[in-house]
Amino acid sequence: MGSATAHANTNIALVKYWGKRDTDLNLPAVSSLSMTLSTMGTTTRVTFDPGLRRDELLLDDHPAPEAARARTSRFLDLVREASGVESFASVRTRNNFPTASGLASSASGFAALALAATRAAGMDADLATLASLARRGSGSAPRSLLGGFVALPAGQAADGSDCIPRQVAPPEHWDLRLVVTLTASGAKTVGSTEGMERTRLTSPYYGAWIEENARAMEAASRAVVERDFETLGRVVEASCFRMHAVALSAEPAVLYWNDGTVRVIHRVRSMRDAGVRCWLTMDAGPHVKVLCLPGDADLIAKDLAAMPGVQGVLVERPGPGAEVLP
Ligand code: 2P0
Repeated sequence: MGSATAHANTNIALVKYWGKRDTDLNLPAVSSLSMTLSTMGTTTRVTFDPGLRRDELLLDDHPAPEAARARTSRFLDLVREASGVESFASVRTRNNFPTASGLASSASGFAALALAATRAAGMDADLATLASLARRGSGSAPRSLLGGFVALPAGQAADGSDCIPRQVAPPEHWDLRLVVTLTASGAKTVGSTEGMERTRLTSPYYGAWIEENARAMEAASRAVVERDFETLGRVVEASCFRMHAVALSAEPAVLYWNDGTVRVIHRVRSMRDAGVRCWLTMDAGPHVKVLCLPGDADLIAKDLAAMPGVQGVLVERPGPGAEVLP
C-alpha cells in the first residue's frame, strides 16, 4: 500500500491564461506568468489501497461531491497508466483557506495531487512529468509546482512536451504583496473550461488576444527580473482587463464581476490616482487582487476591507513551490 502527502500553494496569474490549443490534453493557447502565493494552499494525502472498490475523496474530512470525486478519479487513471499501479486510492485533501470563498483551489489542488499521487505510486516523477499530469487536472496547476515567479509557455508540440513551467525568479527575489479582496459572491458563474471554450469558439477578438500574449509575457518577465514595479503593474492590469474583455466578447458574454468587483476596481484606480502604487487583477470569479509594495499593503487592505460588498481581505506574498511532506 503506497502512501504520500504533498503540499502546494495556489498561484495568481500576472499574465493570464485564457483559451486552449488542445482541449483533450488541456494545452494552453497562450503562455502565462504567475506568482505562487505564500499561505493559501492545499495539502493532499494519497494512499493506493488494493482493498478499495473505487477511488475515494475526502475534502476537509467530509466526502466530496460526486463531480469532484469523479474528476479526481479520472486524474488518478492517468497516474495508474503512468505507474502501472492498479489499485484504487483514498485521497484526503485540505485547503487552508475557505473552500466556499470562491477562491480558485484547482491550481494548488492538482499540483498537490500530482505530487502526492505519483509519489504514492512509487514514481520519482521529474518536473516535466509532474507538469503534464497537473495540467490535465487544471491548466494553471503546473505553475504551482514551482515557487516565486513562474512562466508556463504555451509551447507548440502536439504532445505538450514543451509546456513545462520555468521559474523566472525565486520568491525571495522580490518582496511584493497581493491584497486579495473577497467580494460578495452571487450565483455561481461559468467554469473556466467552459468560459475559455465559449470565448475561443465565439469571440471575434480571440485572435487579437492570442497575438498580444508574447508581448505581455516578455514585458512582464523582464519587469520581474528587473524589479520594475511600474511596468509590471501596468502589464498585469492590462492582461487582466484584456482577458475579461475577450471573455465578455463571447456569445453569450462570460461575465465574472459583481457590484463589489466594480466598486473595488474604481477604488483601486482612485487610490492610484492619489499616488498609492497599486495595480489590480481578477480571475474567473468576482474577487479583486491588488498587487502592491510591502509598505502599502496594510493601508490598501484596511481601505478595501471597509468597502460595501467586500466580505474579507487576505494579504499574500511570493511563496515556495510544491513539496512532498514527511
Ligand atoms: C489563470 N485562470 O491564468 C487564468 C486566468 C482564470 C483566469 O487558469 O480549464 O482551472 O482547468 O485549465 O486553470 C483558471 O482556470 O482552467 C485559470 P482549466 P483553470 O490563472
